[in-house]
Amino acid sequence: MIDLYTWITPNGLKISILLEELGLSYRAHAIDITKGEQDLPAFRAVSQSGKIPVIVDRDAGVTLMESGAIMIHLAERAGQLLPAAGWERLEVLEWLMWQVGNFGPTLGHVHNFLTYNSGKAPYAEDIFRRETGRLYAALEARLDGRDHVAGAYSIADISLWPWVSRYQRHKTDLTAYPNVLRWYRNLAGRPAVQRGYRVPFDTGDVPLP
Ligand SMILES: N[C@@H](CCC(=O)N[C@@H](CS)C(=O)NCC(=O)O)C(=O)O
Repeated sequence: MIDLYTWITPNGLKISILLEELGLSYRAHAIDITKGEQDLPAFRAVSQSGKIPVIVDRDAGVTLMESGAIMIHLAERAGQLLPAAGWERLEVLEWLMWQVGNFGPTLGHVHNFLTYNSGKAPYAEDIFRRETGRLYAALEARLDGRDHVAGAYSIADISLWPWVSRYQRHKTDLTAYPNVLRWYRNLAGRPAVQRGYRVPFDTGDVPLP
């Protein structure tokens, strides 16, 4: 059994979608980060950084934070969605790292500056708006002629998809990125993605442009 500590944010959704895709048994525990539950001692006992997502994989005997590390562990444990070796594996990890190191943090800043605190920090708004365009252009180019970001459907796609699902929040018109839109819609049609999107509770339908 796997305990997943999560919230209705892209970093949390990555893990619930992956668990659904892999068909692994898990229990989801909602950590309401809007109420500061990430700082409660019980959660701090499993998350040194005080951030979701975290898993406690009782069968494997591991407690893990950081979504990228969790995804690699789960994919390896199931022997799916991450090639075992070679360039194919490296390519998936390359795009997983791109999401964890670039795409996710930048969009998180965009949500903070442009959406929740608009007008307070024009310089930051400008920087992050431009960087968002650059990241989307890179993803658009990558998906040209491809169904997935790195070889077959993988944890790299799953790591990116929940962030793109917040396109309204980062004020991005997905129709300006037809390859991203095609990929986004294809993944949205997967039953496991639909199920994972509703963890730890249902926030409504997957947005579709
Ligand atoms: N690098 C981390 C980022 C995790 C993260 O930023 N989690 C956010 C929610 S998406 C969080 O728990 N925020 C609460 C806080 O910062 O206090 C990962 O990929 O898991």
